[in-house]
Amino acid sequence: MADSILEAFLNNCEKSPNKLCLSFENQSLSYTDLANRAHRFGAALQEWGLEEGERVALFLENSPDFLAAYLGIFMVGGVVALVNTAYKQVELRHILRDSGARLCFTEQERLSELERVQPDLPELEKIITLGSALEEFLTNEGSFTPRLRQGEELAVLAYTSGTTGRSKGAMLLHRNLISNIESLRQTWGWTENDHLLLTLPLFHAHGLMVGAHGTLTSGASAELKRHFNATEVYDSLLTGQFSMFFGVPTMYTRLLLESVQRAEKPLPLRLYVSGSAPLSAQTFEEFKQVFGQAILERYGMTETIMNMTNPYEGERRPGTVGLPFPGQEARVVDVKTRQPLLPGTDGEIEVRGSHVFKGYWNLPEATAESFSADGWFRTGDLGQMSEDGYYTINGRAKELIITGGYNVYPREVEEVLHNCPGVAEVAVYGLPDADMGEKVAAAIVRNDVSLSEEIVIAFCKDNLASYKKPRQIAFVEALPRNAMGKIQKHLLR
Ligand code: MCA
Ligand code: AMP
Repeated sequence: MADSILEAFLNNCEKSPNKLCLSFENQSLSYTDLANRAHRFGAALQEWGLEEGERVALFLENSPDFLAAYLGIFMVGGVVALVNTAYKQVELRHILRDSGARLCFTEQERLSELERVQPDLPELEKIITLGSALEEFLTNEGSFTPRLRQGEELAVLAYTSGTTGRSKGAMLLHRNLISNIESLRQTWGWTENDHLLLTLPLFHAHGLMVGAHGTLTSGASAELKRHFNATEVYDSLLTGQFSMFFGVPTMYTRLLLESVQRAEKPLPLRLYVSGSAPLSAQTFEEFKQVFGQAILERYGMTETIMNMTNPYEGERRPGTVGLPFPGQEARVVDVKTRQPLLPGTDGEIEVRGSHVFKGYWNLPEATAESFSADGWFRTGDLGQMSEDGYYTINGRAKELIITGGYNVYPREVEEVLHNCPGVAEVAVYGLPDADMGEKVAAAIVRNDVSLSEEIVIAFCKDNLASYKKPRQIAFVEALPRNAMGKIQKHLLR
């Protein structure tokens, strides 16, 4: 078996060099096309002097070059730091500094945001924008042989926000990536005949480590889209070309809304998958009625990639995230005693297996806190297991808002808003939202009455990704606190 995504991809390239791998806008790339492009990245990075284990940041939206750069970095033993394209100065400064990236690939439209923080990033030697600067970088192709057999080495730093307000770099090894996707491919019956419609962003685990890894390691193909757009996706589904679609729940609710205006209904696909946030039983049922298919819900985390899945064959039970993937373990423990609990009892979900990350980059204490002595990873998700092994997530031990599949940690937004002139006190919390599942809300005590919603939102958007801005703001006289002085967010809700 291949011991990395790169090796599995190159094996498929050898087996079916001319087979379609990716289509994107007006481009079609065979396995050989993508491998050649990745080689050019690898050769150029080697010539530039990237050493094994050094980090390269990808601050890129979806395109074939995202994947060519990703594979090319692996070819020289480099480590990829993933960066959400919505990030603004606060997140960029932190991630680029923390990862110590020497090089960053980005697009022209993101350059000005990067340049705002560049003076604070002494380790960032080079920024390369797609287009002529990239083509110039890729011209020097010397002799070059990709490195393989690197299973135990670090592959990706995937930043995932934390309770501290600063995101943590989850260290994923090549072994984590390949073992998880192998298990997933077998479970979902992914073969070289599959054609995936991939609209999820590649800078997060869902799009990259499920959608792209599954495609590249199965020898299958995908049509990559820059963004999700319900009308366009509906049109694509009507063509009957696709066998699979993966999305976050917001995408499914939007497809259902789209279907109301359409007379024609898509023929069933082999597989619709939902994850990253809870899929409501109502959406599950409505989708089944309209699209003629039961969505397969699965549960993942950046630190562990995919943990659980409803059965491919067998009952897909709405409101549950199914069972652990084969070869991976899960259990529910008491939040205080950390002792395993019986089926039907609520506790915290823990997972163990070769899919679980190595730890948080440069954060030994946070790493130690997130594992039990015998190697179980504490997910921070609360739930229970049924007598027949299905897991249900019914809460979170961590304070987290999931909006449209993106995570927002209230603490990070609160820290930024504390610096907004006119804000005396602030509390950020989640509220239900029909489109996004949850939305960000804030209660603010002002010390300047001229402070308006518009000013707060503009301040947020200047510092943080726009999806983290509050969509609802209440100006209050005081924040409700308990006897210990802790803000009681449930009262604000
Ligand atoms: C965009 N906006 C949002 C969100 N997305 N606001 C709140 N929550 C969101 N998720 C805001 C933008 O900031 C912008 O605000 C305005 O909406 C329009 O932006 P646009 O890009 O046009 O948004 P959209 O088309 O409505 O995007 C919705 C979306 C997108 C398609 C659902 O958020 C998306 O692709 N989500 C997928 C996230 C994902 O892949 N998560 C996986 C994480 P303004 O105009 O004011 O600036 S990995 C993970 O969770 C684990 C491993 C797992 O289990 O998968
Ligand atoms: P991230 O930090 O982006 O990796 O987000 C991982 C978190 O998303 C998990 O810890 C869960 O809280 C949540 N999540 C992922 N998939 C599901 C799902 N199917 N149902 C409920 N929550 C989910």
